[in-house]
Amino acid sequence: MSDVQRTLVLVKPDGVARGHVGEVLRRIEAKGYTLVALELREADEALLAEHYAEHAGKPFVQPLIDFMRSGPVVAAVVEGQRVIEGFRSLAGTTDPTTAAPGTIRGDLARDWGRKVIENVVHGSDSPESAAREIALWFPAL
Ligand code: D4T
Repeated sequence: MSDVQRTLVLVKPDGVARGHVGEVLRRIEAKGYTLVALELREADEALLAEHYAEHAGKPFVQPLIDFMRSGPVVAAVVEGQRVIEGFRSLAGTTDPTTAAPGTIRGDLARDWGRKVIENVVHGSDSPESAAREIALWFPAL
């Protein structure tokens, strides 16, 4: 059964600053997923508060928003069969220290001992999140 999906991928400011944009996009393309939209931008507070609405009230949310505003991010809409699950598998688990080698986070991210987890990428975690996040970052789509 066809289950072609779209997901929102972000290369976070740590990934952009450390020059990992190309490597993240390479892995997405090597897997066979398609880029539908791609933009380098600086996200503002309002967009990020919406993006992280599910974490509202948690102690790490403001430091997380501050981190996400610390430099440009690359936002992408990526398409493919079961891509939501597939990209999260490519990304690896949230904690970069224990993320499996071979994954983006396992290979490219580490714990720097800062206020928030800097883990190079974001990927939508469900079809509902993907629809919400794509509408937020790419309203024209
Ligand atoms: P994203 O949403 O960025 O793809 O990450 P995950 O889906 O893997 O993780 P998440 O939603 O639980 O967390 C979002 C974002 O917040 C940072 N974070 C998370 C943090 O700085 N401290 C924390 O304690 C947690 C749980 C890392 C990712």
